[in-house]
Amino acid sequence: MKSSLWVDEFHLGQRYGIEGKVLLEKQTPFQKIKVIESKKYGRGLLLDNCWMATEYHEKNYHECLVQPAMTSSKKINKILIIGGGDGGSAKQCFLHQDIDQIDLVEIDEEVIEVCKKYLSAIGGNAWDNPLLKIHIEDGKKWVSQIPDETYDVIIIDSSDPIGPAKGLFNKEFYTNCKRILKNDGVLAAQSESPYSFFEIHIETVKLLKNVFDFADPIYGSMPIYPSGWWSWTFAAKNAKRYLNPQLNRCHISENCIIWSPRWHKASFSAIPAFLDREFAN
Ligand code: SPD
Repeated sequence: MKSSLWVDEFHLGQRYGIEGKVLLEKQTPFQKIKVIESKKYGRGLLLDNCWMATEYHEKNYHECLVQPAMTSSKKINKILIIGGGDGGSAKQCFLHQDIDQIDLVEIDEEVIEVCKKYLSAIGGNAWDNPLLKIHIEDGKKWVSQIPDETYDVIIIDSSDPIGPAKGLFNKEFYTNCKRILKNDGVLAAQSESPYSFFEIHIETVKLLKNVFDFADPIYGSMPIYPSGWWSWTFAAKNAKRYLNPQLNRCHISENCIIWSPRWHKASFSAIPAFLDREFAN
């Protein structure tokens, strides 16, 4: 590969990098977008110099975020994705039948444009699906304006809580999410790394438990993110509905690299002791 260099995310004295070539670098009104091409991991996306996705590993992240919610919510007719401008979460949702509409609310139009052009494999056919409605809007504002009990599934596919995603990690935002989620629906949120973003992770899980009454994290591998160890947290209104995938939706594991009913059930039990202690306090 010609003019190859290392592209790194720097975090807490460590660097997380891929050898590649920069295909695009542009500043939008919200953030800096960078796209790289690598030999080993395909193309990759960074926002404000933080890794968001690589073609090679995107399913590690998107399956773990989307499938526990999509397989356990009572219905999956109406879906809200906050963020998710690379299309990976929408692609995971469309593995299921019965979807009437997905509202994808992304604050930065240019992320979607860049991903469609340079990283089209991540969103795949989702971009052409007429059931996908794209709204260029601040997610915080969107959830404040939607009527009660509108969505079966809400997926918060945000970047880190600095920059444009800052407002997607607080009580007001989660309270509105709870209000617009149906009573038998499920919310999914990316909840950062238990190592590299320890405080944010603990606060996010505790806040979701506090707002929804029922919320629990799962953990998995996301190799290019800081520490390589990531978390996703699920919440529901009346019971821990997210613990149990529905049998009639489990066949989608044929198309997955991580998610399966077995992995799903084990993940909610496999809480490391030091984190279990934090949540007990
Ligand atoms: N530190 C990176 C956290 C980013 C999580 N969201 C990525 C968006 C992928 N759809």
